[in-house]
Amino acid sequence: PPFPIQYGITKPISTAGPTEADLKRTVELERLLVDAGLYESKEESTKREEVLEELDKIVKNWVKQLTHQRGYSDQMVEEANAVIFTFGSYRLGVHGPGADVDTLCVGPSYVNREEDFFIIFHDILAEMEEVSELHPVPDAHVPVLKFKFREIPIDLLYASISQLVVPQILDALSPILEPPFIFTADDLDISNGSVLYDVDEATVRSLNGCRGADQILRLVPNVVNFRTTLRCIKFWANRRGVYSNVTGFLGGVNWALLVARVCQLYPNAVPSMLISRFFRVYTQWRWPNPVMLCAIEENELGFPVWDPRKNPRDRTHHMPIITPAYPCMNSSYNVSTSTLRVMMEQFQMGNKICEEIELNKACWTALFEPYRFFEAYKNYLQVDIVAADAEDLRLWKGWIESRLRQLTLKIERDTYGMLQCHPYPNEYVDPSKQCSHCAFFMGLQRKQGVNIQEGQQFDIRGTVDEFRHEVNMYMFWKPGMEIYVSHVRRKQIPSYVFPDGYKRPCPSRPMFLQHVDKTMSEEECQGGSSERRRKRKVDVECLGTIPDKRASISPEK
Ligand code: 3AT
Ligand code: MN
Ligand code: MN
Repeated sequence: PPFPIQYGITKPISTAGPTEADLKRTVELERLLVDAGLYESKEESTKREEVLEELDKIVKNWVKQLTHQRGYSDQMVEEANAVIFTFGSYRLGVHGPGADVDTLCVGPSYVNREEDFFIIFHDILAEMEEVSELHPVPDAHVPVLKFKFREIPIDLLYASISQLVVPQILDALSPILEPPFIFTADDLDISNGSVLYDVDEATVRSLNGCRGADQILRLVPNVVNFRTTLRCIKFWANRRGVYSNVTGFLGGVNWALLVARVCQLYPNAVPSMLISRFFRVYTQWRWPNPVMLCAIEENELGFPVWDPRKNPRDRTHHMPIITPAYPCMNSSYNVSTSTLRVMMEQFQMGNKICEEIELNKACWTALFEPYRFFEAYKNYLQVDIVAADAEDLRLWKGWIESRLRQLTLKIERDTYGMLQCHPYPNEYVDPSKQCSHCAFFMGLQRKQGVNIQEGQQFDIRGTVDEFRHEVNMYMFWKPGMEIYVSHVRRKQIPSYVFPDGYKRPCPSRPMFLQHVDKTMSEEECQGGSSERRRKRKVDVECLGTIPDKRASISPEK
């Protein structure tokens, strides 16, 4: 086989190459990706490259200016330098139209993040007319400056290395001058562990996105096949409602690592094969066994690495997916038993469809069928978020979204896992309240296969109250920021969640019900028998009620 060397920490499962049918199915898959609009236009990709070059000039000027102002010699000013690297989906070469460009600016030792980057550089950007929606997030786990440059969304991190001068060699070969898929000498440099000498942990984390992306590209047997497969899996995950880090599902980097591992296990496979092997491998994976692309390295620098034998915390991770660059960490610590369960169900469905595709009993479109979340459950929690204006809403929503995982965890904890909760990553806007409202939904169901006494109720009022209490501790709370949590039945789901032209299974009811009519059963809607109606009623009661629906909650400060 063309790949005698071993990629990854085990032998491949199969070194088989494609059959005629596999190649044909790959062509179909590629066509589907194009038709789905997953590739950006030539204009957009040119624009991204231009934007990156402009950014590169701006950071260089900024560092030169600072060097001058700090009184360094003319020669130092002359040599003063900063470099922009890319990482994330852009660097991997799998970004879609409208995706952000994740970038890292590497500067010299005397240019710091706290003031030089988050204040001085921030102010330079703030003055530029190309820049909009500038949002500094200096206190994040990975501090980031978010903005749009000529409408292209940019995430910019900053790392200062322990050298006085950022080497020109890095610069001359900076990956932004090349399309993101070309390996250049500077990749090797930033991948070299020596950049981690004498830097703090925030810097290590900032550097690690780039280092990780380079490693992924290096550790897969065929980058082109990896990319096509990853694009498919990301598209699939989006369609199936499991693409979201913050909700406790997986984000771009997690999907990249899962796909990369499958590429290693089938080094000669083409994308159609890799997709079906992806579902086969991960339906059978025995979580929490970690997925990793290389052995976990430990060295004398002593940064903490993921190690469940040493760190009790790492033992609590349900779906470890380990980043490949030192110091390795688990990229999916947000996954809970609930979200893992949902993803496993989706993997199983994907696997079934792929088996049918291989038997020519189904086609690719079946795999990318959108998940019908609002038909999957009888009961939902609706979380309405309200604020005075668009900017307040953005902040308030971001905060609540980051807390929703806690609500899921609490519900399952307080019902001893008997009531299962499925958070949905999409947000919905009531068109009559644009700019001041958005809503999230969670599906609720009893744990299946367990005998629960008839009539048993799950009272989650206390759980919801506790959640609201925590949410209302928001440090930047302002008047007008409100949250409403309510229990809605499937028939009461507001019509704005459905796409235009979507036919509901049952006539819709008014959007904001003051009182949930709990005796109204589905059968009454659909005209079923009274015997079945009685049974349904019990089901509904299992959920208990949540009081003061739609009542305004003032923050407890
Ligand atoms: P999109 O196409 O933007 O959705 P992406 O892969 O670019 O996919 P993000 O923009 O969310 O993903 O993240 C950019 C990088 O930030 C990817 C990775 O290097 C780093 N990163 C994000 N989330 C995590 C995580 N949970 N663990 C480790 N690194 C992460
Ligand atoms: Mn990104
Ligand atoms: Mn990003």
